[in-house]
Amino acid sequence: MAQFPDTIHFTGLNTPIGIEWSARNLDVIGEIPADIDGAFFRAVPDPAHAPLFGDDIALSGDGMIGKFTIRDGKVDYAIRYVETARYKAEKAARRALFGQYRNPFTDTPEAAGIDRTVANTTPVWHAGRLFMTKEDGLAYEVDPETLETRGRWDYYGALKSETFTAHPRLDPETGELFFFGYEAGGLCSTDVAYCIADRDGKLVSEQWFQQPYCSTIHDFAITERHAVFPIFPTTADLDRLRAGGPHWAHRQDLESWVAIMPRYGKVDEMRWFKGPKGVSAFHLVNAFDDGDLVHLDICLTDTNAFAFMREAGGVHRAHHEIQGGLTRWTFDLTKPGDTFESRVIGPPGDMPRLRDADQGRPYRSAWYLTVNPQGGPPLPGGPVGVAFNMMLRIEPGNGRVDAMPLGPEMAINEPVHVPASAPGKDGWLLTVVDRRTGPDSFASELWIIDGADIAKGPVARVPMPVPMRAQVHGAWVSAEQLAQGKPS
Ligand code: V55
Ligand code: FE
Repeated sequence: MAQFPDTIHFTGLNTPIGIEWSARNLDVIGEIPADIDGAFFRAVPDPAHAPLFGDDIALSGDGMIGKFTIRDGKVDYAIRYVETARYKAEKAARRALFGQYRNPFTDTPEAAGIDRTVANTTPVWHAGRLFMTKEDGLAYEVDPETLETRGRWDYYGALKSETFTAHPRLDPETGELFFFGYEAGGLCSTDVAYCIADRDGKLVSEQWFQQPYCSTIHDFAITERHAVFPIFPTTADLDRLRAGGPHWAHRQDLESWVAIMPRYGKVDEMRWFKGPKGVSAFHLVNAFDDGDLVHLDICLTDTNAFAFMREAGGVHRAHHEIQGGLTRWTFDLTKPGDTFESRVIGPPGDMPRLRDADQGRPYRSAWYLTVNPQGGPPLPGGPVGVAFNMMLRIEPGNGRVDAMPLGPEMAINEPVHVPASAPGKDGWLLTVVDRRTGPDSFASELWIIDGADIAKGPVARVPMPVPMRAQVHGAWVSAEQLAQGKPS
């Protein structure tokens, strides 16, 4: 295997694995609940080649798609690379051709004109198709059975945006997929495309609007009546890119913004609300309407969580110095002006998971990850360089917080949620947990956790025969949905 650099992005939990493998009938410790019948797809960035320059960040890793198939208490696993145009070009060359994260000016001449995305962030299931997404390019469709890559997805040529978010939102009642792309019209443009695909997967709406500056719009939210776009001041600059610099720099001095519009309305109906300076968030838990109020629940921090984005903006703070909290921003649409209310509704953390049925609706509970404040230093690893080691369950209506803290030397990835067949039940969470077994060795397990009682720990565990690199996001697709999968 190629020599990877000896940096935090390529060692420990971030050690490249690069193995496409599959195994059937993995050992199960405990009993898999009968509700769990389907597939847990995982997006795992894993660089196939040593970086062109001395170092690179985890976000550049080639997308791999992992799949746990769980049926009748049996568990199989398979993982393959997403065969993006970039992966195929580098595979043929047997070396990296692309340079730094989201900077095409640092690529080799052989990379010119080839789609740069690595499709490494979120598996998305919609209208019988499975996609691997990354916000810097279009999605790639993947065969849900074989994990073979079918190709770049542009809605049969209908989508004009050059990008597709890794965080589309699916309305649980209408089956529509609401999504957007930023830098829609090209590198560092302020163009944002806001789109809707109907329940059959047909693109039915694409409208473009301008954001106040070119920011990384990582996530957005829908309610039953609105679309909500948060803009946080981590900005891109074409001259910086041309000079070989980083795509993103966090700006502590710039205001944040939230744009709200009727979700089936026109972009010129958008209202802009001005938020605090310098704050940042990657993920939103949910948003919902409450009469003429819109509530937006955000995994908010007082600066950008990624060191490379902070440092490019001259913000020099250690990860443990970042403050934050699960924060509810409430917008009163009957009032003129650009202000809103803000209050903290939960501990700091990220990688939130909601029941699919609660998307855009008032919700009773949700889950997310955090660093155990009593747990000693967390393991280095994962996209931000610090692994989470505690799961939280919150009930935002009454302030209740439950926790599943992990032991030292352990790390937890974002869970997926599997609904319970019995009404009123919380359902189940599936997540991969890693444990350090030696100075530079790790073992991974799939854990199945009762969503209503996370404190009691897993009800079943599946030890994995191969270490697993840190996952970004995942998706649960039921056996019933898989059976409706469309051929290419
Ligand atoms: C994120 C992840 C990305 C990315 C930009 O979690 C932001 C945030 C895995 O890739 O390119
Ligand atoms: Fe994300």
